[in-house]
Amino acid sequence: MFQAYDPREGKRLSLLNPEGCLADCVSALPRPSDEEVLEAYRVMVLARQADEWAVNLNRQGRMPTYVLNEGQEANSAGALLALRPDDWFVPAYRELAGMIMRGLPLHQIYLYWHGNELGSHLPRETYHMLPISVPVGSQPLHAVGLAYAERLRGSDRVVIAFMGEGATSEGDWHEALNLAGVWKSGVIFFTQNNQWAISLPAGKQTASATVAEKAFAYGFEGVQVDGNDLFAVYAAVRQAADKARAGGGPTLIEGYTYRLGAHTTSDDPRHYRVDSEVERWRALDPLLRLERYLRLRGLLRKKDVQDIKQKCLARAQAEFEQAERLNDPSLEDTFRFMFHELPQPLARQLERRRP
Ligand SMILES: Cc1ncc(C[n+]2csc(CCOP(=O)(O)OP(=O)(O)O)c2C)c(N)n1
Repeated sequence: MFQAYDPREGKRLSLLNPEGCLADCVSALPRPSDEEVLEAYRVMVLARQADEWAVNLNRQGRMPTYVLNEGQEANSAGALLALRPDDWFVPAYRELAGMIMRGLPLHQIYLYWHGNELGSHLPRETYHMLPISVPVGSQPLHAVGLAYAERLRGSDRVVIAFMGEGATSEGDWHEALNLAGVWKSGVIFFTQNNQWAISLPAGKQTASATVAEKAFAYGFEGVQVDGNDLFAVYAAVRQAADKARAGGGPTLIEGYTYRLGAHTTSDDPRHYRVDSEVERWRALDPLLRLERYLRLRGLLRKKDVQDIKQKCLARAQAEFEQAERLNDPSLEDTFRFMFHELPQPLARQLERRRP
């Protein structure tokens, strides 16, 4: 499939159109079952409701700075749907739908954004997931390390690492791709190209026409998919995972998408982008597209849509209250999770700070 969608020839994989109809070529590609599509839809609705509720909480002064996901949900939801539950998931910070798909409780995610260290405490055998990574571009290297470790263990687990297109300007990102290419690591690099790195447009981030084509310089395949299309994301990730499991090495997938909301609750995008651009992308909303598909197939009724939305909002509200009820983290928590054995200088700092 990757040969047929070479980004250097200006090709992008797109299967579900904005009206909710699937392209004929879908039959030749990996495709989720009806139950899986419904599951992905519910996950994406929950992510959307939880996202909107988090912004609301921020405005009420109950949630510190929060990163918005609106419009990008199909990328991580489709990707995680296409993987095994024990494949490693290495997120950046805009993968809420993927985290829910992986089974992470919403209150745990809210805990992270609420500033509690326990939000990053993810038992390995339960989630096979690294914590949210805010230092831009740092986590792809961790992903290559994980794939290296899995190979040493003789396992066929693959690793997916997410990052934005802004992260592709970081040196670490290039080191990670280079190493993965040389080692033929079982890593899928998934760039959510939402076209803006805060206020910097993608056109000023790189002179390449696509992010995906950069893969070829590192000796492996890259593909650009419509990131607002669950089916395209699923097909590409599934094929990349099958390839990696068979020892075929890494793949770079660029999910071409758009951030409908602000970068974070501390940002006001009206200062750097025009409303008409946002409105154009609002019509391509991945959730709306999936809803149309499910309605056309008779898998979802109009009244179900409202029902699911309301239940998801109630769940988001309850899960936040659960997170809010927890005590604030202790001073020790700040030191507890980074090192197996605390280095001497940090141990001394902790001692000095103890009341
Ligand atoms: C190493 C580093 N430099 C700068 C920042 C500040 N910062 C946070 S998000 C961001 C933009 C990242 O853009 P992109 O990678 O496209 O991801 P997006 O936020 O659009 O999802 C920047 C510069 C940071 N968190 N880490």
